[in-house]
Amino acid sequence: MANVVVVGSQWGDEGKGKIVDWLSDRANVVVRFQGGHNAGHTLVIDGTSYKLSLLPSGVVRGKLSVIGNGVVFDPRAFVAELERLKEQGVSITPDILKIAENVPLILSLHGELDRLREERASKGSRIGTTGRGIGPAYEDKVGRRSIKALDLLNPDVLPDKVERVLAHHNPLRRGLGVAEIEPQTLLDELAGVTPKIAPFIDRVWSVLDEKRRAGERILFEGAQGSLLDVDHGTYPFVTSSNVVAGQAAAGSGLGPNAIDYVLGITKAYTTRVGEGPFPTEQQNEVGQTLGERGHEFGTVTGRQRRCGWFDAVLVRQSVAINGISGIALTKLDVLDGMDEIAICTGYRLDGEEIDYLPASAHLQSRVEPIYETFEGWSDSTVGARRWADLPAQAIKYVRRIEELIGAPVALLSTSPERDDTILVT
Ligand code: 2SA
Ligand code: MG
Repeated sequence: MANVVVVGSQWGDEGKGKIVDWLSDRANVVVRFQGGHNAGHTLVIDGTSYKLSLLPSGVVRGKLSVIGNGVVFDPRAFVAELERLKEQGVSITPDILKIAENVPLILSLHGELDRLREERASKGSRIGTTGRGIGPAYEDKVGRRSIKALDLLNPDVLPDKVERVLAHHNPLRRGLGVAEIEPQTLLDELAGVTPKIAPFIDRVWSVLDEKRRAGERILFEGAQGSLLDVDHGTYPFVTSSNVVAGQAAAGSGLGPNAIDYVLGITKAYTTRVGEGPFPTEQQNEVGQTLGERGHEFGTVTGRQRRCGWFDAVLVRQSVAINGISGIALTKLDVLDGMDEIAICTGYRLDGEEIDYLPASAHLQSRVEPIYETFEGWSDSTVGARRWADLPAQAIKYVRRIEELIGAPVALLSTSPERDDTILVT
């Protein structure tokens, strides 16, 4: 296997954790390249479930794991996650985990600002963020005032950096009617975590370059989904990072030629957590059944996910913007036993048929899905390990998805257990 980028092809929660775990067995290095502890990846290994949000999934299997510069890094969340894993018997040392020296930090003021804005937003402008400070931390990064991991190691420059970040945030806080922050308070916050982070900080681009030259296999682990991409997603109802496959290079410090294969993780229906347009949403019994059978609750926040039919228009668009080579289709079993299943093949907008999602949120909220319906299947697909174990109708559904999205199904996942995976190509 060559170097693979795993991305979500919908709005996240497609089941990336399991697939990354399956692939990490065959990789030498696992890299996170965007997002932060807003991600929620669940791995089930020998019946034990591990919930990761900031750490690359490879850590559970002792693979070299890398937090790239494209991530926003919350030191306190990091320490808490290390503790949780330790309690589960997984110990993580600096020789298997590297944090990019140039990764921007999420400070407590970022989380506070994120939550305040959400609380005070009107219904139509609320994003439904995870409240983890992701957006404000990325704002500071592009605003050129982030405190970066390497600054923790340099007590001479830290006071200047703190001053710079507070020069932006204190006026903002004043405007919001919350107390300003004293430089010393922020310095203390950082001093408290530095000893725990320092041993992991490294020149990640160089570590990865070395690994690549040595022919080691690198797995890039995306978080969220393509429709949450800050450029290509359902803006402004998106996360604040680029989540598409191209970001794997920029967010880790490797060139695009380091990427050999893009695997799009795709759920057999659609879910979304948070606000924003969702053309195939089923606010009815169908949506409820999908949610219950698919256990559709946020890993990080426990929020209930909105559910709907498979939207081939959206996934076809994801295939294009990510350069998806093949997909891993997940949670097909959730559809077991349904009498009828629908796939959205196009939209109607102002009486016209279109085959893409318009870029404006205003139009996105007005498109009406055009459905193709399928007879369901009554047999269970849970735990199928061969193509031949699947009911004929299920195969028909999968084949139609391939046709509509313009990409082959490379893997089919039939339960959360990693061995219940059918390798198709
Ligand atoms: P943020 O916090 O600024 O990134 O939120 C902006 C939007 O991005 C969505 N978002 C997500 N959607 C699905 N899954 C995510 N990760 C967790 C999970 C979420 C959870 O895997 O379950 O536990 O709730 C994730 N992270 C961000 C978010 O809902 C906003 O729409
Ligand atoms: Mg998730």
